[in-house]
Amino acid sequence: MEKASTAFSASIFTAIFLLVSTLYIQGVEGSIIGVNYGTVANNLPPPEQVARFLSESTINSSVRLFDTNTDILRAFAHTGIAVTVTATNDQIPNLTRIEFAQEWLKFNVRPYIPATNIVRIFVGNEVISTANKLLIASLVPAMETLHTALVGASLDRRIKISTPHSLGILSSSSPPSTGKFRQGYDTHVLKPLLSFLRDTNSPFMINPYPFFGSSPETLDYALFRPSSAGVLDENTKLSYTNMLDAQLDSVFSAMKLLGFSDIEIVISETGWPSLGDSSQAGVDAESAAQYNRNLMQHVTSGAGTPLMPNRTFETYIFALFNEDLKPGPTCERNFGLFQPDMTPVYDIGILRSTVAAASKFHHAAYFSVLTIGLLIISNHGADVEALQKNIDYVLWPGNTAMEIASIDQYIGACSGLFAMKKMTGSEYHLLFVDLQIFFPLERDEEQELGGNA
Ligand SMILES: *[C@@H]1O[C@H](CO)[C@@H](O)[C@H](O)[C@H]1NC(C)=O
Ligand SMILES: *[C@@H]1O[C@H](CO)[C@@H](O)[C@H](O)[C@H]1NC(C)=O
Ligand SMILES: CC(=O)N[C@H]1CO[C@H](CO)[C@@H](O)[C@@H]1O
Repeated sequence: MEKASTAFSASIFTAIFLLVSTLYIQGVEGSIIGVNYGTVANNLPPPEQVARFLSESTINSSVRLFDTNTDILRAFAHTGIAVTVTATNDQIPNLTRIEFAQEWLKFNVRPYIPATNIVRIFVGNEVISTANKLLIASLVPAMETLHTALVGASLDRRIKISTPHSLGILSSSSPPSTGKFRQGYDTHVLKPLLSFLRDTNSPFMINPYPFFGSSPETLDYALFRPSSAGVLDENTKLSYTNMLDAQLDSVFSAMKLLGFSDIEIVISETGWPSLGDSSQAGVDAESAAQYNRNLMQHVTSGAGTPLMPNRTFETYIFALFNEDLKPGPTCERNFGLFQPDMTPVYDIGILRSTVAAASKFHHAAYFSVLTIGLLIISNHGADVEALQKNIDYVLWPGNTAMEIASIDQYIGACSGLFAMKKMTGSEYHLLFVDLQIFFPLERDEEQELGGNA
């Protein structure tokens, strides 16, 4: 089957391929788009269905949970999906005691690993914003104690500890070069926190939401629209084309001021609602789609930000589902990429076509797919052999050098007309870009596929 190629098509695909791959290669390494799996709702599908949906559709290889829900952790077993769990804010004071931390691990993590790929523990969420003195004072000690418990269980290499922050930790953020942590918290909490992250090789997690920082006047800037005039930082003479970059750089400036510019920044939450109260500007499915689409493109592009050039950012979109029980204004319940029945709330381009392709593969082998362009593998060091095994059919044309020696080579390996029996997104991410044409197979091809799918 692999050999049934034609020189004609091979050259076309090679040509298109070069084009696409130069656009994407730079951002491939180390960039991951994940999703926040919030569950403040009474109508969500069972966790097994969600885990299957995510792993089969290759939407995401990483999820972040807001607790340590047993059913969800079980459901993600054997999916390979990287899971971040959260020790809730109320547990933080207790986690400063080693016995409690050990018990916490014993009940909330150890039963699920290694079947479930737990890679991170968040100690609380936006703790500094709670203004609760006990929680804030306990935060870093709790992280340190939990880390000690991880070391005791020989899990510290597998599982990293961090904690997400809102941008409320900044007292100054505009222009970005003046970014500063709030006084008091800077030396008493953030400095020891950043030291801990440095010592344990764990990233600093932030939840930037251009949505909440935007007004009708700055909507284009917040949505990464080219029509935005941009903003000049007079101090650095650097010009900002989008609000997310400005937010990231203000955090970076604040870290730098404390001497921690070397710590990696991860975006643990960001998103845009698809529905809001009528008074809100730019709250609709179109804007949400545009934000998330542009966001994914931007953070994986390798462009970085003006103060952090040539970087990618691991980014977790908020959120997987619309959550109907969330309090507050309408928009709070409408950040989801998917409705509870798992239909997309809106079209976010590459995400949707990935889903479309995956579900076609899943449901039947009656179609094959012409995919031009294609593919990002965002997990450096992915298991190429396993990846190759997942590609079951290469019907046509050439350029199907399925002997894959390296990730880079693989980028050229898979254009053309092909069908996959199964695409699992566990250790690697396939991303189909551009044109996909579905059409029925010839009878004999159909049988052949049907027999193997
Ligand atoms: C903290 O520990 C105390 C004593 O062990 C326990 O009674 C309490 O329920 C714990 N709190 C939380 C939130 O786990
Ligand atoms: C970023 O990449 C560009 C293009 O490859 C290069 O010219 C530039 O020097 C890089 N900047 C830094 C700070 O590495
Ligand atoms: C797919 C994934 O595994 N994590 C991903 C989340 O979704 C985007 C779009 O499909 C991918 O690029 C990421 O790799």
